[in-house]
Amino acid sequence: MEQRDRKQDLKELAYSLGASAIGICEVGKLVEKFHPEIREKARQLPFALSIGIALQKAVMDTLSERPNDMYKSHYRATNSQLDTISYKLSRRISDFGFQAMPIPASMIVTRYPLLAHVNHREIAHKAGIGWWGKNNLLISPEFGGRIRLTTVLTDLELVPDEILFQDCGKCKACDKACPAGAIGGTAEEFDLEKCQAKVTEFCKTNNFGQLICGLCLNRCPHDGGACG
Ligand code: B12
Repeated sequence: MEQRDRKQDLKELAYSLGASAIGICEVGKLVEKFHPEIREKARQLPFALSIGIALQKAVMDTLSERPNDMYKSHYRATNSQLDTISYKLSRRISDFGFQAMPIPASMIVTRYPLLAHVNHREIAHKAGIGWWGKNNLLISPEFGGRIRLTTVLTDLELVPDEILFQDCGKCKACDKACPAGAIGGTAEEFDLEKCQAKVTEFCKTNNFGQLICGLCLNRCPHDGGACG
């Protein structure tokens, strides 16, 4: 099977399993930021597939001042579906005779600082799925920040997709929605500590038990919200 056909085959498989977006990139220097647990092996896997699933708007519309059980359940189901998609794409790649490493959708490997194996947002950006938003998230033109991500690393050579050169411009919609006041005028000004403190507070309140918030996710005009 030709390289072009394999790319098409993998994209069709991902969409058939519920993906809302998929893109390809060469990992390049990002490998230096990967977690030491996988970094040396990842040097042999220079290509990445970035997969996104859009959270249901109807679920996100139930949020007002804090995350709720509906969102917690949908968040967990979406992570599980992302892990299923990366698992099945990896099987297809090994059927082609190449190596594949499916990265967990939402696993914190080290606590201080909070790090995962791979930063899915940076891979998704390089794979053309979206841009770096003021809320420090990957913003997709179709779903705004309401998209969850995962990554598959591979040595199967695939034609990369184009990076999206877009940004949030003057929009302040998510800034007004943030309960922590963590969002500034640019992505670089995002205050991660304030966000992390608020997410931790929500997690501890009434034993909610999940490090999530979601309030900035459904105010994005790239998702049908109003540009503030
Ligand atoms: C640890 C973690 C957390 C921690 C720490 C937050 C953080 N930003 O690191 C806590 C628990 C606080 C948290 C909170 C949330 N999280 Co979280 N989290 C992760 C996790 C597991 C690792 C993130 C990581 O590598 N951080 C490392 C630090 C260094 O990164 P950073 O400081 O944010 O970013 C630096 C660079 O990456 C760069 N940068 C930041 N963002 C972007 C985006 C682009 C496009 C680019 C190019 C660069 C760039 O600038 C920063 C300074 O150098 C990822 C899953 C994954 N494996 O990627 C999910 C992930 C980032 N979380 C996600 C979400 C949605 C959330 C919450 C909204 C909670 C919720 N689910 O409701 C909040 C929002 C946090 C925020 N706005 O940053 C999604 C984001 C999806 C998207 N559309 O971008 C991810 C990708 C999970 C997933 N599978 O989709 N999270």
